[in-house]
Amino acid sequence: MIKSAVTICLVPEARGGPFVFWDDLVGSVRKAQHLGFDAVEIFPPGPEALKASDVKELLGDHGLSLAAVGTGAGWVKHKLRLTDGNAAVRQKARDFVKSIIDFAGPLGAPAIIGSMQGRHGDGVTREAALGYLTEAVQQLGSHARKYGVPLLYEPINRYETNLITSIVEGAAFLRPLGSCNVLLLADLFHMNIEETDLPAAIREAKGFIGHVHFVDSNRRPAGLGHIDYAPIAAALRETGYDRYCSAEALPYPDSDQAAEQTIKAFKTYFPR
Ligand code: LER
Ligand code: MN
Repeated sequence: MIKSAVTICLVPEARGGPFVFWDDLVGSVRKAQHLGFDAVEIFPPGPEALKASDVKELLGDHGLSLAAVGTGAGWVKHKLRLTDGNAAVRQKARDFVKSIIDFAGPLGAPAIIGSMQGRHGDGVTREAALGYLTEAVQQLGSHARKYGVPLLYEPINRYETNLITSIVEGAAFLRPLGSCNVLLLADLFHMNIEETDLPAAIREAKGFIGHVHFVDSNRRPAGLGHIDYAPIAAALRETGYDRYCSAEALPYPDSDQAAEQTIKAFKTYFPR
């Protein structure tokens, strides 16, 4: 069964970013429950910002699961990237992601590598950057295995990285790595920019997709842009996808209405 989730950002430095709820974890969890979401996805400033036992209790009290935890604060707050030219920075970046895996794993949730993948340039060749990224995802995927969760790797569009920008390329990147416990995060906003054909890309990446960012072409909530969701939902179902569609969207026109719009669209395209 494909499940719904909504994002909660607790990182002030990410203000303006594509997250539905902001700042208030307890209030956001209450709203997610009220609207009928299955889970929340949290974007924390770091692993020390939240106590796993508190999060477990809060979600348990509201009948919600934790869909995933973002690592983007490693970039927006600490300027750490897994492909940095400096080995010490790369190591700190890996340690940061590892600490998020250690926070999320016991709660049954995967960590996401998105903006922390970085880019090539500034003295780092494409080949070297892809080598650093490969090593990092292999090591971190293997670390996540001990919690029985995958590591999520998110191809992001050309304006945010120059490494791997599409799901089709992401599947080609992971295929030779074998069973490395890394799955792709298919963000429909990035895919709308980069893929030739969204449903075809989903079919080509069959078995490699572990999470979906459910959002529209303009990064507004699903249904407020021009993405055609019916064939995307059909491709996800056809390929046996049974994880989360998580609203990583701008709080447009505001957080509450963005969450309401998302759950309405989710129920339209993924009826139970
Ligand atoms: C994160 O999930 C994402 O989609 C990126 O665009 C953040 O930079
Ligand atoms: Mn995303």
